[in-house]
Amino acid sequence: MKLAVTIPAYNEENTLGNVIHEIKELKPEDFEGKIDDIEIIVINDGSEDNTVKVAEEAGADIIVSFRKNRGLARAFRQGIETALERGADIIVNIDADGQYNTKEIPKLVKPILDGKADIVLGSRFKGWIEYMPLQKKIGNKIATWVTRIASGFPTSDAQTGFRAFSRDAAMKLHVLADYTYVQETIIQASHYGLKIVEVPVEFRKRRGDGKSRLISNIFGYAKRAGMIILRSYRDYNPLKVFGLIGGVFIVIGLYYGWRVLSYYLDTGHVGSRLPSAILATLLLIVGVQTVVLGLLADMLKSQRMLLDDMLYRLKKLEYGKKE
Ligand SMILES: Nc1nc2c(ncn2[C@@H]2O[C@H](COP(=O)(O)OP(=O)(O)OP(=O)(O)O)[C@@H](O)[C@H]2O)c(=O)[nH]1
Ligand SMILES: [Mg+2]
Repeated sequence: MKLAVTIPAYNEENTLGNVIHEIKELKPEDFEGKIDDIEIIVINDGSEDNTVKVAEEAGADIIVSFRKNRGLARAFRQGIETALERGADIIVNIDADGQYNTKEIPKLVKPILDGKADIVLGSRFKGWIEYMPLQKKIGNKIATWVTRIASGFPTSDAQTGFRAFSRDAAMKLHVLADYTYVQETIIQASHYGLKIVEVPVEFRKRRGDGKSRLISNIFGYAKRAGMIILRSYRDYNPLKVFGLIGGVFIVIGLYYGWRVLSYYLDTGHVGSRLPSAILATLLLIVGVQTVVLGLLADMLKSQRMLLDDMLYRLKKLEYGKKE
């Protein structure tokens, strides 16, 4: 069986070489003899430093380069596509900054090799964290909690960059965001009934210059990741989302409407309750329209499901069946 290790890298000349060297040390015995071919795929996302040179010198098998920086999620998607094209049976994604321990790749892959999982997440919070600044820890916890609610999967670390995918799972995921893929993939996977398993992993301090490439500002990250999670949740649960918003408008509208109606029944005129009557009407119109929007969005969801299924079948044809 073939394992592809995808490494998205943006200006990682200091750490990427070591990550590649370490992966090259892995042997078939580390995988109980079940993996006989390991291919390293680096996705250089328009780095301005010597990332490509370092990757070449360290012996990466494939280097895909974007001319300009296009974002981690796009690089991740490219990695998955290249791995599928190359006939990988299992794909492991690992960050280029050396924070994850490559020696744990066999542990990550095992549940898939044993047929017990479609996707494996390396959980830092179940494992060991050498260093994570407090604000990142809190941010990670919050984003994980939101992803749990949105996906229904009780993940302990939704932001982990250390993951393994079976070939079939990789073909089923269609990342739409460009900034980050981490939460969206969990929400999709859970929605499609893929079996997700978590294994504890190590998380080391960032070496090199120590600066995060992805997160320059935690609030900026929260905003962008939050939007991605909301969008994914809305796409898969339109009736719930629009129904809830519309429902709130309708309930408040009914409350004011009832007050006007009972006043009218008592006195025979609307009189001073006219503003309430107008407010109730407006609230009810907006509420009903929002619910109708939800019904339309639900129809779009059905279309999306069909498109997703077609895309999956198309990928199967394009990348060839590997049974
Ligand atoms: N393709 C691509 N990769 C990126 C980009 N930003 C970050 N990365 C890569 O994504 C991985 C994770 O980014 P990091 O900056 O380490 O993010 P982090 O691990 O959440 O933050 P730190 O704990 O500070 O390292 C690394 O391999 C980066 O090289 C980007 O814009 N494009
Ligand atoms: Mg990192």
